[in-house]
Amino acid sequence: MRQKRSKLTAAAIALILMVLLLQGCTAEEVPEVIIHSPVSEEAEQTSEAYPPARPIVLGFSQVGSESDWRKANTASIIEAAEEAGIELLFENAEQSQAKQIEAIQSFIDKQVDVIALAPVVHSGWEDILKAAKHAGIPVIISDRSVDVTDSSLFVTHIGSNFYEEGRKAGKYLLDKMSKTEGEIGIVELRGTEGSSPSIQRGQGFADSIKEHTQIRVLRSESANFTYEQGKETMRAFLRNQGSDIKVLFSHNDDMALGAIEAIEEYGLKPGIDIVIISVDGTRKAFEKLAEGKINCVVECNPLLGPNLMQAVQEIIAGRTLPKHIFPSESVFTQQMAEKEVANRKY
Ligand code: GYE
Repeated sequence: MRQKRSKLTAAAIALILMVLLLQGCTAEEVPEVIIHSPVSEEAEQTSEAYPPARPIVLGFSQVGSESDWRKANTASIIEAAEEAGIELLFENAEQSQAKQIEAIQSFIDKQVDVIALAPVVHSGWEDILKAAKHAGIPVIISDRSVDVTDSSLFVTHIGSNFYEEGRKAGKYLLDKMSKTEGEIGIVELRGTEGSSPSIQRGQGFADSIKEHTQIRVLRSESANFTYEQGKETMRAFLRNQGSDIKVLFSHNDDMALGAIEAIEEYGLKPGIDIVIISVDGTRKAFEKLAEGKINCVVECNPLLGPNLMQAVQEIIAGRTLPKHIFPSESVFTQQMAEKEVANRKY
């Protein structure tokens, strides 16, 4: 028993140190913390309240099913909940914040053990998160982030650093175009208006190219992260800007795939006449990367289910978690695509 206690104390000190370390960093500097599944043996053995007598109930409010990334994210969460023996109440909001607020209210009314929210937009969550806090229900933010002044309204955020993704896209562009002379016209397909990946990818990209006067953003519009709107918006870009467009930065793969159709329809070669940089790393985008129709894909990992379930279990076991948990991610170019395409799970 004493040995167990001292193990628990050591683990608690390590966690507190990690949290203190993270608090000393600015948003951009936050180091990567990767939680590995399953929940540590120590947590299972040592907490008095763990494991609970009945299955943990988790209410999860999902954004929608707008993209292949989202479908993979949903599948990962459902599968991980089943594996962990967690009862999942799953609500799909079809990209509506009002529906998400309704879903969270229903989770509060049902007195679930933990609420997880993948917020469609960045702001407007204070009131409903206060209601969850008031009801004593811990909240985990999954995937996209929320803009709240009181950070005690959620326990932890598990998701990517979108600002970094935008910067990686910008860095690839600068390397790729380093020998190009004259003006480089860019169009940008933005994600859902007001969503954190759209805001932050856009910002990271803009910051990384801002000192390069040779680069000019011709058009930047939201296509809501969907294939259809990506195609429509790219058609309109081409109608207006034609062959002035040298580069497309798309905030996700689905929009890039739609844009490829529009570019081919217009009679240009995607990946050659127009350099295409996308974000996510879905199998379909990898196929286009291998075919040479996309030039670079910045990876954003949707397989957050295991980390999410582990965090749920840690919270119920009474342990402290870091404020941000980032999945590991990389950048893929055409040379890497052929080898990698077979390994893509989504
Ligand atoms: O990039 C996009 C999806 O929030 C990171 O949402 C996610 C984004 C992802 O629809 O494909």
